[in-house]
Formats: sequence, structure tokens, C-alpha cells
Amino acid sequence: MQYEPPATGLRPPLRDETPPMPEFVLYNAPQSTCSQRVRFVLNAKGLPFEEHKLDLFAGDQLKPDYLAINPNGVVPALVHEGVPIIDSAVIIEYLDELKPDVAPLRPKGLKDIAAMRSLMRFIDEVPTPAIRVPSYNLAFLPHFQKMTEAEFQALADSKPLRREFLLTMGRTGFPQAEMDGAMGRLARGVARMDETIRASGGPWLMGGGITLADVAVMPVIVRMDDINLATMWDDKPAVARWFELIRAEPAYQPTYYPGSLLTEKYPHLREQLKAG
Ligand SMILES: N[C@@H](CCC(=O)N[C@@H](CS)C(=O)NCC(=O)O)C(=O)O
Repeated sequence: MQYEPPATGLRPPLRDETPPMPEFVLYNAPQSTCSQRVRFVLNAKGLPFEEHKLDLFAGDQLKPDYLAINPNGVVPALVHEGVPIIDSAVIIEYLDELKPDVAPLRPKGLKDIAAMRSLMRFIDEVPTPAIRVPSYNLAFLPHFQKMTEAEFQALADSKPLRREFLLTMGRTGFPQAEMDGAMGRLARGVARMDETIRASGGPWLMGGGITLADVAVMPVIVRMDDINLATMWDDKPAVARWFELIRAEPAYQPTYYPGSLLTEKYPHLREQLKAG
């Protein structure tokens, strides 16, 4: 898709007033965990970007203009010099390879890089899909409950990546067995983090320096904390320390700007979560 400057609502710009195409254009959503990975890396490397916030419940991610950028119909997508880069794990690796000398986010040796990538695959296989289950049941379900069965089916059919996920959830929410499975996978994710930090000597997953693996798992841990699941690392001080450290990183605040947490977008959740 051709880059077009954002509409201003004012008179159309004269030809020579058209703003230059920014180097990085990020299509994302504030609370999207995958988007948060990319915002963190852009911020860590001090790369300015034009941010487009998509309304995922209005279906912005399924509009033809956006599908031309990301045919998977999900956020994030990063357009770099006019070329779309999609999938958060791919984007963060891309950015680190593009700017390897500014705030490097990978270990030095090839074998350690392979270990970091293996960890990222585990994160994308186990805890990352698992966190969607309680997130959808808690926060997103009411959006779907308002729909008729036919509208819901049409919505599911329109999703290139998440059709079956949505149909499993249905308009009544994920069944208990699905929730239990997700909790188990989250617990395994936290246990793997704990083992990995202790084996590397910490305080980060790969040892003394923050890497893309830490960035990859960050949004899961932040979301778990947000929805009252931080008790899962009560007996794991290495994970608690890791969480303190990542929140103290300079890139953290600009990434989690107000409205990025689920309980900020849906304040009623705080009461619901307190009530258990
Ligand atoms: N593997 C993809 C997954 C992206 C993804 O699932 N994005 C979610 C938000 S975190 C989304 O856009 N969901 C919208 C939808 O399901 O329609 C990535 O890491 O970029």
C-alpha cells in the first residue's frame, strides 16, 4: 500500500507541502501485546515512528487498505521506507538487525543467538497464545455477546488468522477446560523463565543483558500482572526481579503509555478482578 499522509481535515496540502514519508510507520493498538513488543524496541533504539492506532473492535485490521499491508489481518505491522514488515517477532528482529549498534538486543555469539531464538519460539508457542484466553474471556467477550449468531459467524469467517480461535470461544466465552489449559501454559511459561534466568545467571533471560527474548515475553508478564495473575511468580524471585528491571527500562513508559493496559481500557475489570 502506498504511504499516504494522515488526513488533517483542513484544505488539501499543496504539492510541495506534502510531508515527507516518515521512515517508520507503525500500525498497532495500544493494548495489543504483540504491538507492545514493537513499540518497546522502537523506543529502546530511539527510532521515531508515526503511530496509527487501529480500533480492533471496529474491524480496522480487516479493511482492504490494511489487509494490503498485513494480509493476516492482525496488528502490528511496521512499514519501513514504504515496505511492510509483519509479525511482531519478525519486526523486532528486523529492527535489531537494522540498528545493531544502538541498544543491541541480542547476545554476541551465534550459539547464544540461536538459544535466544529458541526461547522466542517457545514464548510464541506456549505463553503468548495462552494469555489470549483469559484476556478474551475477561475483557473482549462483551463485544461479541452483543452480536447475533450470524454476525458472530461472519466476523469469525472474516479473520484470516483467528477464525477457529474465535469459534472455540463462541459468544459464551471459552469453556473452563480451555481456561485451565491456558493457565497451565502460562504457569509453564513462568517456570521456563525462572529456570532460564537462574541458568544464565540473570538478571535477564540470556544473562547480563536484555535481549529480544525478554522483549518477547514482556507483554505476557505485564498482562498477567494486570489481570491479577502475578501470584504465579510469588515463589519465583528471579521472575519478580526481572519484572522490576524491565519496568525500570527507559523504553518501558513510552511503550505502556496511558491506555495500554487492559484495566485502563476497561476500568470495570479492576472491580471484577478484585471480587475474584
Ligand atoms: N503472530 C502475530 C500475532 C498478532 C496478533 O495476534 N495480533 C492481535 C493483537 S495482539 C490482533 O491484531 N488481533 C485482532 C484480531 O484478532 O482480529 C504477531 O506477533 O504479530
